Amino acid sequence: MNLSKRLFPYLTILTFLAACSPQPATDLASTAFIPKPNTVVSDDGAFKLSSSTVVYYNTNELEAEATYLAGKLGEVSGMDISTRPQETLMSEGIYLETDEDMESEAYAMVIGKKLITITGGSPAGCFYGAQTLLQALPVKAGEGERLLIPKGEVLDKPEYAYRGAMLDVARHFFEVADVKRFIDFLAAYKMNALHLHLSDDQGWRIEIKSWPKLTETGGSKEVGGTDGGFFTQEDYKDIVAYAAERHITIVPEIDMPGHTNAALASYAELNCDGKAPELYTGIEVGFSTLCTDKEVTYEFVDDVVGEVAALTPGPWFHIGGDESHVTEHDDYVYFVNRVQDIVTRHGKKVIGWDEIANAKLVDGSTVQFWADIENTVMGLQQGAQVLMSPAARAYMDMKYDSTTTPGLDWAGYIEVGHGYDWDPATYVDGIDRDNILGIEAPLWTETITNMEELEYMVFPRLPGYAEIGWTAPGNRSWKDYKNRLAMHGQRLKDKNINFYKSPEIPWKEN
Ligand code: TNX
Repeated sequence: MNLSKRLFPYLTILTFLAACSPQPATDLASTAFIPKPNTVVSDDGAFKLSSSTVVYYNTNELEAEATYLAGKLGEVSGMDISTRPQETLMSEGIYLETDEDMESEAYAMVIGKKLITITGGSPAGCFYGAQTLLQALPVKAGEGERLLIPKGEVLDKPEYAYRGAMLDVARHFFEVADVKRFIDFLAAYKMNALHLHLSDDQGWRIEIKSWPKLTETGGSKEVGGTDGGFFTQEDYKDIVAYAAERHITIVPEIDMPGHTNAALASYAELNCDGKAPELYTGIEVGFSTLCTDKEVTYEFVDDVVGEVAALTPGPWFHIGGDESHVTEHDDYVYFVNRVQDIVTRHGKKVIGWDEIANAKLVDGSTVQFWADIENTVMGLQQGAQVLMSPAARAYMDMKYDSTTTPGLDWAGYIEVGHGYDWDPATYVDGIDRDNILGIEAPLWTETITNMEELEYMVFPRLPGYAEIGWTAPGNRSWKDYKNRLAMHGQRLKDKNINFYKSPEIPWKEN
């Protein structure tokens, strides 16, 4: 008899024992949650997820959250987890409920031996509680692995109202399925805004029915001259709905008056000289402008803003406004003022890159700080709020170090620690906590051509930006964060996410 045959009975018993032994009793407070919750208290023992676990919800407005959580628990466990409406609290299962006395994005989660309750200030709060619960479980259970969730309590709420990322689909186009995957990345870390950069010199990516050549011509190419693409209005609605199910607001950007070569190439009348330029597939910036003293320009803007605003349930419309180097200052100010009125008339609040503060900002507008402190402070003085996206810390298209490909480096290298270790409320003198709407990490895609490259630039920096937005500054530190992030390496692998194995992180994998 050969050795493996002789060992067979023992191996079988060992495998059986391994499958039945409880997981190492990790306690809730030492679970590597990102973003770090406000408070986590541990208790002895654990809740065991099984095929008889039901996700209950106490009002119909939580049905979507219950369905989402049950679906995810199903993916984790390979079991069929059902949902059920249930007004009164159960003694076992997972129970979702809302409490109007809590802040809307806050949640409390109590994990007992038989019952987990997630109480949210709104459905969004319950959704965030569900994300915390999912991080207490593996992405996918191993064969025969018991799914234990350590007992305890979590009390949690976000620091900032706006916690977002931006995706540039103009320089390189990304399909609906890719955008949805990106949305899932944000959702897993409790981010709630996705800014879509829908137009630039190299491409126009959203169907405008009253100006069809924008996409026919302006959407046909991308950086490097490869075929481009665009979202039909149905595609865009699909993205908006997918994001909404995950409590993510889509912020559409039409960049104007610069960064408009794709529009100018599609319609000659938008150019001051009446001549359409060629499509542009390079990566220079600052050479294009809409003709600010032609009335047709404002008819165009009104149609575009009107169509996009009508498809966008969120409160914001981003008008770009950056790097309009070939627009005269006075023309720029005049243009931004008129465009703000158009956006307001279509029922949206204005967001723009920090340059828009040179205009007279309308009430309720937001200035997105990316480079210029003076502009941003000028915006504050006009009563605007600030969205913090300092390029030197928050630009996910910056290389990690000199060896990174793809990526740019004009704002410096952004290693994981450098991206994490700053506080929006103290980053710039004169911009205080009360002025800040939140934080956004942009991904420009001049050098990023596909999902593999996208993931490599986004991970592992994105969870850090999520934590900056969610966790109070007194409750976070790089030293603690990098150890928690280390535990997420395996999670990223299990989700088939291509990430940068930063040497700054003490990665732990199974
Ligand atoms: C600056 S940030 C830009 C973009 C580029 C980016 C590349 C901003 C408002 N404008 O047009 O894509 O740098 O990092």
